[in-house]
Amino acid sequence: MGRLLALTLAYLAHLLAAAIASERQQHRVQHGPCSYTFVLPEVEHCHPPKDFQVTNTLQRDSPPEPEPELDPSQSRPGKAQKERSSSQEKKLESLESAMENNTQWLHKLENFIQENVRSGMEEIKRSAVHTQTAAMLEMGTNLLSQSAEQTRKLTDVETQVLNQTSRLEIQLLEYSLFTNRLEKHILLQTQEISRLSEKNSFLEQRLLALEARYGRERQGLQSEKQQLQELLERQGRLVGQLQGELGSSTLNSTSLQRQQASLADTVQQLLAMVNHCNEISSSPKEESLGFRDCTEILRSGVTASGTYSILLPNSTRTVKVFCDMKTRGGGWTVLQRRTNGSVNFHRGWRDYKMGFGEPSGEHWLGNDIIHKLTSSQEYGLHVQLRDREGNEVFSHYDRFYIDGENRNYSLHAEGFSGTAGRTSSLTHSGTQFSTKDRDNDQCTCKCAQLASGGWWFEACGPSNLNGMYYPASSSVVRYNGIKWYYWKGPNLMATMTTMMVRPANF
Ligand SMILES: *[C@@H]1O[C@H](CO)[C@@H](O)[C@H](O)[C@H]1NC(C)=O
Ligand SMILES: *[C@@H]1O[C@H](CO)[C@@H](O)[C@H](O)[C@H]1NC(C)=O
Ligand SMILES: *[C@@H]1O[C@H](CO)[C@@H](O)[C@H](O)[C@H]1NC(C)=O
Ligand SMILES: *[C@@H]1O[C@H](CO)[C@@H](O)[C@H](O)[C@H]1NC(C)=O
Ligand SMILES: *[C@@H]1O[C@H](CO)[C@@H](O)[C@H](O)[C@H]1NC(C)=O
Ligand SMILES: CC(=O)N[C@H]1CO[C@H](CO)[C@@H](O)[C@@H]1O
Repeated sequence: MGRLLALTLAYLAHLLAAAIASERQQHRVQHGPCSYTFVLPEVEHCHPPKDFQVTNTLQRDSPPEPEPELDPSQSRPGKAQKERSSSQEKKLESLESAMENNTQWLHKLENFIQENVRSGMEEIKRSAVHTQTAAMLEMGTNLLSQSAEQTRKLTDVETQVLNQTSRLEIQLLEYSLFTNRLEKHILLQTQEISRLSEKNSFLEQRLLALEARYGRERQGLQSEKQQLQELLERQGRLVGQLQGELGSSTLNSTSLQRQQASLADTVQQLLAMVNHCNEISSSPKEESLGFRDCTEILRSGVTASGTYSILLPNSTRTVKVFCDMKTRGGGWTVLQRRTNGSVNFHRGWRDYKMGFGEPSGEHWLGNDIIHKLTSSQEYGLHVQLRDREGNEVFSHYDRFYIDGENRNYSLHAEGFSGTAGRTSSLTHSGTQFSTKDRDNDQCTCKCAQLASGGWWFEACGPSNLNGMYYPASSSVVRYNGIKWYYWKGPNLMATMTTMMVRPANF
């Protein structure tokens, strides 16, 4: 378009140049940044036709042409009229050439215009195509952008879907992981449970085994206990047997003594018989007097201690007794005497009933004789004791007697006094006599067997003058020896004992 304008301007310039060239005038036309210089042709004697006009609209913008009336230099029509005839032809010629030029110019212009138009058309066409393509392009781009938008949205949606899917997948994965973990956990728990149950069953087995073992052990212990009890019983029996053996062995040892004593007795009896024969031959009168006890013999004038015969009350039987005529005034009828252990005192009921030993030595007068003697009148009892150091003590009872055999020779002794202890060592009144074969004591044991001899044992009592005679040299404590508790305790070791009676009113 610019080109077209330029061309038109060039054409107009040419026209102006053609018009003004005759007057050799120059004009500058300023149009925007461009400036155009037009050299107008100097046409002498030639006046431009009055109807000549430039139809170009741009003519209005060109600097105003000087008014032919006002410009004296352009008062050429006035001159031309004067020279009209001469220059008529010239003018014509110039007009023709101008015409020709113009025609040429027009041709050119036409050509140019045509060319321009063609090119413009082409351009227009091209531009139209261009604009169309642009529009199309725009549309295309619009579409593209829209499609891009859509695609973007789609991709968004896709991504969202993918996101969701992936999230779901992740969740699913997590769930599956969780499930796996749970399964593993459950598996572990199951294993643990099975392990525990195994352990439990093992423990139960062990418990059962232990119970069985304990049961067996308990049974074993019970059987052991039974065995022990049996052993204990056997041992108890054995101890009893041993005790019995001990008793029998002491018996054996005493039996030897007894044999010895009996031998001695027979010797003495023989001697006595010899004496008796001599006595009979010398003094047969004394025998016939029939004294009741040694007091009567003493009162008859006999003052020597020794063996004498007395007549038992209500009886014709004479009994040989030893009379102590020295102790405390004498007249004592001796019931019991121990001097050297020559006579065995561990004897039975019958021996104690009848008496044993010899009145001249160790002897027991006999319970029947003692009963008869002490129950015929009131008698007092004197117990004389001597220890191995030679100390002599006594216990005295103002009243003494014993019952008959029907009451087991029960003891009655009252009115205690003396030096052998501050208390009486005889048991209380009513205590029965016991021997190893007649147990009348108040003890569950058998005192006569434990303490040996025959005595008024209670349980077993503080005295036993008929116990075992142990020699003075022995220092071993014996419990079956001669005993007078309140003098020397359980173990007297007496070297001499005498029990003797005389009437209480002596
Ligand atoms: C899914 O989208 C959320 C937001 O909506 C985003 O925070 C997350 O990172 C996305 N996840 C993935 C795997 O793209
Ligand atoms: C006791 O002596 C008798 C014979 O007198 C004898 O058979 C018995 O075995 C003796 N006992 C003991 C324990 O020595
Ligand atoms: C002895 O006999 C007389 C009667 O004959 C009697 O009264 C008295 O009690 C008897 N004495 C003894 C100790 O038996
Ligand atoms: C015991 O004493 C009496 C006299 O009292 C005597 O005859 C006897 O031989 C004595 N016995 C012993 C073993 O000493
Ligand atoms: C005397 O002793 C015997 C047994 O030793 C007994 O049976 C009897 O009852 C006793 N007598 C009295 C009076 O206690
Ligand atoms: C009359 C006229 O102006 N003729 C001119 C036409 O153009 C040629 C060349 O362009 C000029 O030489 C003539 O003078």
